[in-house]
Amino acid sequence: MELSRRDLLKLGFFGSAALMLPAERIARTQLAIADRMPASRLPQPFTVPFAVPPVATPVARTVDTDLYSIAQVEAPVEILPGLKTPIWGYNGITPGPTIVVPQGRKTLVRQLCNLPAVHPTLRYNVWSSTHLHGSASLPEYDGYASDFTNPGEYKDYQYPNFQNARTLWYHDHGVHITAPNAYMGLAAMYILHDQHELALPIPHGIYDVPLIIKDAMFTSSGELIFDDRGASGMFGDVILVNGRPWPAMPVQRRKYRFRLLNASVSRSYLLALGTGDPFTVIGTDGGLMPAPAETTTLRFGMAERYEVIVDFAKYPIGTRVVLQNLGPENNADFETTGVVMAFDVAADAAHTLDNAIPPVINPDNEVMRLAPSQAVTTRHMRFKREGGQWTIDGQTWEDVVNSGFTRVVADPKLGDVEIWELENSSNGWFHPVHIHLVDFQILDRNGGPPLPYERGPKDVVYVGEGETVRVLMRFGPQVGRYMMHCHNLVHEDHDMMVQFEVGTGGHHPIDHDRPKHQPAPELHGDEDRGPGSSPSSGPGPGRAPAPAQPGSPTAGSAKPKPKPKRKVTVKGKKVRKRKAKRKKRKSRRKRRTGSRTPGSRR
Ligand SMILES: [Cu+2]
Repeated sequence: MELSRRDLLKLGFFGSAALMLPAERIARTQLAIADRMPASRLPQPFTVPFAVPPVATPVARTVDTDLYSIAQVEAPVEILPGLKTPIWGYNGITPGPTIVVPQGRKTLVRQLCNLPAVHPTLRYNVWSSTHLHGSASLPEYDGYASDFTNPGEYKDYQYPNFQNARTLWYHDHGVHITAPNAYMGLAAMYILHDQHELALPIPHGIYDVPLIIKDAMFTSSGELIFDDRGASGMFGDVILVNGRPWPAMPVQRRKYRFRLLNASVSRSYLLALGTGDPFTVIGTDGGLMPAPAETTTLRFGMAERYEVIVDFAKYPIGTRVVLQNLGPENNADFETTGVVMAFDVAADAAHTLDNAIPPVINPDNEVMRLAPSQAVTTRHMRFKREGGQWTIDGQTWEDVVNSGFTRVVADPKLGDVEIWELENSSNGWFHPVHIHLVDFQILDRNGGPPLPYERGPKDVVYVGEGETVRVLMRFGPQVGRYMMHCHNLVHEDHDMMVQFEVGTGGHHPIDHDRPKHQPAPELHGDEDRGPGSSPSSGPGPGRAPAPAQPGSPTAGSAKPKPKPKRKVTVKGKKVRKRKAKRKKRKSRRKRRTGSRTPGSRR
């Protein structure tokens, strides 16, 4: 017999953070809000210096793979001047270290879950799952929400990096606690370069700058306040860019390329320059657009990435250009959330190379060349609030869990092209919808053309109030089960997430490669490294792109050359695989129980 949600609720059975808000937790949140840092004690905008997150260094390298080890830990970090805020960060910082990789080199990213067992104020039992957003990873490495890693465990995620250049990000995706986990700081950028992109005369190196934007709220002693307003959204009064409140960045009189990432839990932005001047969008979630798009405002939903070029050449030295947030509807705005950061024009251009915006940037992008006539199916999906739950076509992630992870909303064959119509009939909220695995093309919105800057490869689309958006995509290159969900992480947790299955025979997203208990064995690289494989050779933010070196995997061609296959060697892997198989049944049972009882320890 299958129990309905209502039956389970009656039994007190499921306790996603959504459903079982204990009175104590509400009281604690109210107390924290009463103790919110007054606006008068927040730093004045543009007084904190700008910084970019550090670039991660591989702990080892093999002939075709960079190996990283990242620990998820709680750490005190100075966000507001003079105060320490306990955060959860990849390697103890937020945003975490940026991983930079050239197309064709694989990465193995070990995620050690060393978080506290219980959230300090929300009192939920902690686990994590790491999603590399923008990567066509195998199902078991996609951060499947119910494939979670408990404190004291670790998981080695493998990423193929065969896709075109793009801005990705890795962030937490743990079932039912993604919003508070990510809010605590588990988010970071991941940049994939390719030869085509590096050869374009667009800004590179120190002129190619990540801007990771999120909002937060603090108590008077500097602790983060998480208030999800009755499972509708988490809105902070402080805007952080790369972890700093309303920073000021000195710029030269030339073009800059900014990689915008909205890492907020629930806040969308309408970005504009205080001068009213236009700027140019050259890239979207899935990489460079076929052609640049000029705009004066940018509607920017959670998890979206835009690569934007701003030209400061026309401003005299001493000009301050403010990046404003005009506040899209259905966000909770504060008097402090109307500005994001400032650019202070401080010097003439030190370099004038790569200071152009070509009229054609990326004409051969595969998904942008798809035509609607290639679609074999059109599917309609409705995003709706029902009975206090956020649903997709009346389904939630609990339905997926209750089905033993078999229930799907779509089952395209490998290589099928489909059109999905994403409908949000409500005027009370917007849903940035993320479809894992694929890049898609936005065909239209309410029958009209997409916004000019949305005409590039996307993996998240802003489905605004009363909007129906049609997207076109080809399913692949992997087979298996992948999630689709709203990227308002509060909606996702409560429980606006479903899955689809591409083809047949895909790896099981949970069982195929289980997290393992620490201590983790050392990661080993190859002894016989080829030229160009030193850990510091990759281009990254704050560093001019290194020219491709002879013998390096990406030299001379946009397509990676086939290399002799060599497996990443992890000590004791075979033994652990056998053990993992034996434990499979047991852990699956445990997990199912676990996924119904999170979040409500007290
Ligand atoms: Cu939503």
